[in-house]
Amino acid sequence: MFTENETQVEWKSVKNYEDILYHKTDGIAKITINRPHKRNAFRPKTVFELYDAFVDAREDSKIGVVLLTGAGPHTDGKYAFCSGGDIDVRGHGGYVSDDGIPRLNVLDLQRLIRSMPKVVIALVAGYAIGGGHVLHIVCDLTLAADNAIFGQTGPKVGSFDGGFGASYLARIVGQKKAREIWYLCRQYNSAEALEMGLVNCVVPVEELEAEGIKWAQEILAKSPLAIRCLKAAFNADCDGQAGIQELAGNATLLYYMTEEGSEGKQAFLEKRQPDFRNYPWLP
Ligand code: S0N
Repeated sequence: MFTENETQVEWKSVKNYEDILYHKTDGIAKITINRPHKRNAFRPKTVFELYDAFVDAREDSKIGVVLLTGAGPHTDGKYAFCSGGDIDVRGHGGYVSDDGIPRLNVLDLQRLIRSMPKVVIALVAGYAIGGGHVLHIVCDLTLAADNAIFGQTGPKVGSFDGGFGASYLARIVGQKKAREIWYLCRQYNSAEALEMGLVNCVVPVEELEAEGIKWAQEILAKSPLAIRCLKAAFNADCDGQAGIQELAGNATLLYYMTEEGSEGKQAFLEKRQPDFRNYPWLP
């Protein structure tokens, strides 16, 4: 979210997009929503670009942590992480793209952020509002600047997110607080967000990116497979069959890495019966 000289690492721009910026450095990808004139509201194109960058980060085995943030401050001095769907292009049935088709494609992005086996950290300076608030909710961790403001607006502007935006929010802050956030559409400052467990820490705005890099580097020193399985385990608790699929996929991946798993494959390729007798039925 800040210029490259203000960070302690050397960011390399990866690809040119219209609505976002995409950078990488050792082990870390940084994805920045770049529409500060609209408090970083997303239109369908923004979401397609975010999805594309997140897929790239997921597929890059050198990347372990993704920082998601918003460009700013805007020329009026205000910061925003994201103010949700771009209301100017909201049509009948969703947010309308250049092709004239209304879409709710942010739901695909929410699922990708949640299910990708990398740690996604939201760096929130300024407003995280509406669908922008849900975006930080679905990230693994949220680091807030001292100027961060959180809230939902759905019942005020004629929308709502009954998925992760409601149920997962309630898992984080509790049922009563989640209902308050949605029913009253109030705004909460960073201290209140910390108090209700909505964010992991609060730092001065000028230190936000450096703090994100620090957290990312601490995570990168840990075991990738352990973190991968933990993320899937946390998700499995609330994601039903999809969560179990994710967790079980990791069990399959680990099994492929064993000699016992390879024996089945080798036997097939060598056109012989598999011999599993050397592998114990552990208690
Ligand atoms: C963020 C707020 C509180 C900032 O207030 P502030 O600082 O007073 O600035 P403003 O003067 O209001 O804004 C500055 C300029 O930015 C434009 N702008 C701000 N937000 C948006 C926006 N969301 N869309 C379009 N433009 C925006 C202002 O118009 C202004 O422009 P100028 O300078 O030209 O006048 C305040 O701005 C605010 O409250 N914003 C609106 C927040 C909001 O209600 N967002 C939409 C909520 N709904 C969603 O996000 C959709 C949910 C969703 O995506 C979804 C969920 C579940 C299932 C499917 C979907 C789906 O639809 O895909």
